[in-house]
Amino acid sequence: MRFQVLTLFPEALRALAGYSIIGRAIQNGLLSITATDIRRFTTDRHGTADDYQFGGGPGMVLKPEPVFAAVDDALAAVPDAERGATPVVLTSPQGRLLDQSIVDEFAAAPGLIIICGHYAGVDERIRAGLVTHEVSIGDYVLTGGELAALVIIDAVSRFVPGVVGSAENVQEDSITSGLLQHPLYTRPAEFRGMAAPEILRSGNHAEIERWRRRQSLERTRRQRPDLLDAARLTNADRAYLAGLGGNDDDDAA
Ligand code: 6GU
Repeated sequence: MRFQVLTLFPEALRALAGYSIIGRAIQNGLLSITATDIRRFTTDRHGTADDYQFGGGPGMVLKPEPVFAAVDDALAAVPDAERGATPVVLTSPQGRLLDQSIVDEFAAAPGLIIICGHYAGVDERIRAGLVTHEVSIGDYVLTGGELAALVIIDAVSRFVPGVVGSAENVQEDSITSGLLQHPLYTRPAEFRGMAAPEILRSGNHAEIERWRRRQSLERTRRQRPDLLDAARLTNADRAYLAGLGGNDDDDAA
């Protein structure tokens, strides 16, 4: 999977490349992350990538010419057969909220071109003429799109075969499966008066699975009840949730 990031701050993209799971995947040739400075594609001697907005107002707007040139350059590096399937993503607070379904869609692509939005925003012709997907990572404003690009890259990379230990692993992860993760414990069995649940040390795998499932259901109900609507629930899950009482809204079969 090839990630090409177009940004005014290419150094910011190095954050993921050097360590841990993503760093190892790059070393193993499963991923590549290139960060290209949009300023390279400016044509005036000052390297002007942004300008005042027509109509007046605060903040500088990313100019169209260098961004179009940078995307053309990035697309030229994509094999012909893959070009049409390569999303051109703009990071911006106006975008669709990143979620697992967008991550899945991106993970199925041969690569991504990510334009990091910056300053007050980008010239609208960048959206109209280049961008296939506009993505936000949450309802808050960042100073730039670089962290959002890193979030997208990290989340998508986990689904590239070989990046995470086993494919099964990522599919069963919290959120991917539609529920929050159950509590985890490791040694020591007792710490500062807090004991790991006896059941987890019982060796009874059926009982352990049942406990974990119920903990996931309870935690999801408590922390993210909105997720329950879309979660794949069994009849046993629904019965368990109904038995918890509380907010009936989530118990509709
Ligand atoms: Cl993608 N960009 C910026 N600047 N702020 C954000 C964002 C993106 N997502 C949430 N806030």
